[in-house]
Amino acid sequence: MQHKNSLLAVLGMLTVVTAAASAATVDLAYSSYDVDQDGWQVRDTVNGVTSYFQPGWVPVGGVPTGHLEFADVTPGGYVFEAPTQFTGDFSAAFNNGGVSFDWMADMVQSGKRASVIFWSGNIRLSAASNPDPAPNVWHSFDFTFDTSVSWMVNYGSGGASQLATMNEINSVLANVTGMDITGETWTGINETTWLDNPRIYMNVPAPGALALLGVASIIGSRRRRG
Ligand SMILES: [Ca+2]
Repeated sequence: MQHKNSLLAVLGMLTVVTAAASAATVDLAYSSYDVDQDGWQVRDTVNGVTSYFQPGWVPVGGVPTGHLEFADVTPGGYVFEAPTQFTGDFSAAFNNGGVSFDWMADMVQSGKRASVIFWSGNIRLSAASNPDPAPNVWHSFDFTFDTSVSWMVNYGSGGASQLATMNEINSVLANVTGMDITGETWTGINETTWLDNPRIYMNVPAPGALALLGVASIIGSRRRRG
């Protein structure tokens, strides 16, 4: 009887393991903004002149709490600029992960999108929401590092952006020198934008699942010996 119960317990665990295994990710870089701005800055460019500002930190609201807020200050364009934890080699997530963030704007001009931009020197790799995001609601964007997303690459020599190949996506991810997320959503000085939970993640076999399989195997062998 005891043996049968333990077998049922093992089967129950295996069911949990299967459910967990499909959803496991590891964060390679992540800002929750639970306690502060976590090193993020706002970079504003107007007529070729770049200035840095500290975004506001809002302790409540967001997704689910602490987040960034920035109200436009110049007629130029601004972005949220990631700190150095979002730079380096992220090729482990290539074709096996992505970048996600929660984002909101109070005004969105026609054609303005929420984008994430990776820099590798002068090379720019970007993905954008489609269609234009609705104003005044939080959006959760998730762009995987593969060609199911329309990643655009630009080599910075004045040429047009092109649809990126897998090789180009991999090459930028292997040497990320900067990451930006859209701030500006309206021409002029009108809008406010909010950001929460930027994350670069990779998919992995659930470590908890492997541990549970180990436990299940130990229980099974103990019962067999008993
Ligand atoms: Ca948060």
